[in-house]
Amino acid sequence: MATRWEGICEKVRAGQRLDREEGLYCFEHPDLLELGALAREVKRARTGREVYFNVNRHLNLTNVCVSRCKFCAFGKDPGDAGAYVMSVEEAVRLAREALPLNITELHVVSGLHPELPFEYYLEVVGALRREFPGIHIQAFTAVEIQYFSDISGLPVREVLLRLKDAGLGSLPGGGAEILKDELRVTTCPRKATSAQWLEVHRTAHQLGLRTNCTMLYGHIESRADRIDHMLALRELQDETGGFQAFIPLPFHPENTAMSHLRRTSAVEDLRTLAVSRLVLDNIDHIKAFWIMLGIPVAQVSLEFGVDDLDGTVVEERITHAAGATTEVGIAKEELLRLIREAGWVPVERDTVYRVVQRFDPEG
Ligand code: V47
Repeated sequence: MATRWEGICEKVRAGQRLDREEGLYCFEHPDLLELGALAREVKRARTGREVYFNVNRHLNLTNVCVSRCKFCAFGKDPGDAGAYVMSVEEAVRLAREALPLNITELHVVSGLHPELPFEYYLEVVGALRREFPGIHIQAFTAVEIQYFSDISGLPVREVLLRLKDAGLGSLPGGGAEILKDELRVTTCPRKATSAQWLEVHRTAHQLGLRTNCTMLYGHIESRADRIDHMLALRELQDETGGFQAFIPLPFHPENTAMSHLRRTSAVEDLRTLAVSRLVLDNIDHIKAFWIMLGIPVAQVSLEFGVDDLDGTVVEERITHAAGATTEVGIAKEELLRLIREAGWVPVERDTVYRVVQRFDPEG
């Protein structure tokens, strides 16, 4: 009789979907390399020897935040030392400074500021669009979109339409954390609920905006919670097809209200990435955010089902507030080297996965 693992391998190779119990078993499977090899097989069948990366710049407009999530070291109260808000001009200036790097994307994520009106965000997007018409603006997590709706009184759909009109190209996947309200009550009680997070993405997809999705793991959630989180995303993806990439984010405890917790191990990170490749059969890309995983694990993750390395970033503040020891940005040449050294073919993509340049595997 086939073992549990053999049954899972057969299903995956036949293109059949894994159910909740099988997903959970993958987390428990004792042989990490077998798990990785199966996820890698799936990656190879989808994107061959190619590994994507993008050249982007992150912008965090403000760290002042009414939400003050327990896992976050970035948010500040108004008036705190280090609290900041960028003017529209400053955001444009920082974006302009990154132009020599040939960025194709601006990735804009910020705190939920108690006083800035929705118009400020429209102005920022509008100014970035006018100044840099060729650069894709990926901005505002579903949590921010829900907040803009709350502060403006406009329905989510209208908020998205106005931002799209101003130049918004897509939504990043942040703010999902773990889509289980029993946990959110403890970790992030003052922001969008699971249903609201999903509904913002549903609405964005209906309006033709592609989005990403994330999962913040390694805090108070169980592995079953991680699987349920993936299943919630898989269900919405069946309905809309609008998610482009899934990005698992390991929790960094330093300077947070959960600083007593330990950082996840490399094994747990690789396992989580591999399981997500196996369970999320309808999401095209599994992305390693090297800033949070660390460069060594991000590089090895290419053997565990990951097909995308994000990105040049230039200046990262959220994870670094929580003790990340990685660089705040990385050169394109270094991304190329990491991908090639691991035996893959680097492909620069834009935000919506159009090929910008396919590179020689040898360099
Ligand atoms: O939403 C906050 C997480 C996210 C911590 O869409 C933390 O392509 C770890 O979503 N330890 C923001 N994580 C980053 C994000 C992202 C990054 C890269 C690419 C994309 C994409 C999205 O960071 C937040 C939250 O889930 N976060 N604090 C922390 N201490």
